[in-house]
Amino acid sequence: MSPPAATFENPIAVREVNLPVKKNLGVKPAANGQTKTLTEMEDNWESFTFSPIRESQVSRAMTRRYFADLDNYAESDIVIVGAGSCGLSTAYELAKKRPDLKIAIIEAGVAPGGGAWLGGQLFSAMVMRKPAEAFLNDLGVPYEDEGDFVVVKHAALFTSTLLSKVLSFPNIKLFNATAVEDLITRPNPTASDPNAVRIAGVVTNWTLVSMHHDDQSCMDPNTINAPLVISTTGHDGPFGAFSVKRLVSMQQLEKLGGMRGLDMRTAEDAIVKRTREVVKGLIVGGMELSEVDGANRMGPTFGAMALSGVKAAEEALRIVDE
Ligand code: 48N
Repeated sequence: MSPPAATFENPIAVREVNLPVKKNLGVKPAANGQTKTLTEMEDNWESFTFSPIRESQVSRAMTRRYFADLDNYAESDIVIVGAGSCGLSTAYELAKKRPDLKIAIIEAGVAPGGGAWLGGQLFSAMVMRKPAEAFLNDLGVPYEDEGDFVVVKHAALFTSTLLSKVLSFPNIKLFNATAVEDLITRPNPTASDPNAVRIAGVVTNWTLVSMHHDDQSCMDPNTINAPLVISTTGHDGPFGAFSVKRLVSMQQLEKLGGMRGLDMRTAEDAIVKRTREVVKGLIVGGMELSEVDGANRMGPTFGAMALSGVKAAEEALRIVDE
């Protein structure tokens, strides 16, 4: 039976792209082909040698997968913008609960992790106020209990553990060094706003390309269609608060709320409680929210980022299952 014809809103189901694996080009396979153990290598370095390789094989191994992923995730179920602590926590929760969902994470930095990987490592330990230790327990990240809060001995232990778990899920693809430079929209008029839209995906480009729009001719973007986008692009930085700023410029939000001063106790509750679908098809979480409705910042404590991610995932599953 032939597949249903694609329609505007129901594109042909995404095909898994299985590219032919080229045979070795004139490279003899390793003599013994056996995988050695580290112990067998020790004290035997004189005869040590790597298996043979051609440089083109390395390039093909990388580019074949990268472009197959771009093809495969061109239709995603959920796109998460920003691989900081909130975005990664959201991805972890979603992938853990719904292995059937195809999730693309778009991260402008070459290195994911956001503020938890950058500023979060300056004084190296990471603080999370209770009850966020429940997230650390779920991840298996050890911590010291200090009563009302817990301390992970190094912020990198949290972020690297979270990142390794997220990247291990087969239904997640991280496109790093890639910036979301616009949102895909569809008309979604409401009684109160005939110009309302719903978000239907993202427009992306390599970050270095996005940063040179002003000194090069227009550079065509790449697009990813998805019925739900979760934006966690943080409150500052070259691309910070991207989606909410774009909503203002496309008149879907009246104005930005302006992040307030540092007040841990007010900020963390507000960010978690207010994580929500800001416009149809777009959930905002983490510190990007502080730019929507003027929440305070909380400084060097990360419990709200983790639990905002948990809440964003819960909101997403409510919407996906509607
Ligand atoms: O870490 P951030 O900036 O954002 P969150 O919300 O995950 O975590 C915020 C947290 O680090 C804090 O700011 C702490 C709690 N301090 C608060 C305070 O008081 O100062 O991660 C956002 C990520 C970054 O990695 C950006 O590179 C990325 O989003 N990003 C984008 N990626 C793709 N396309 C874009 N347009 C874009 N904009 C930002």
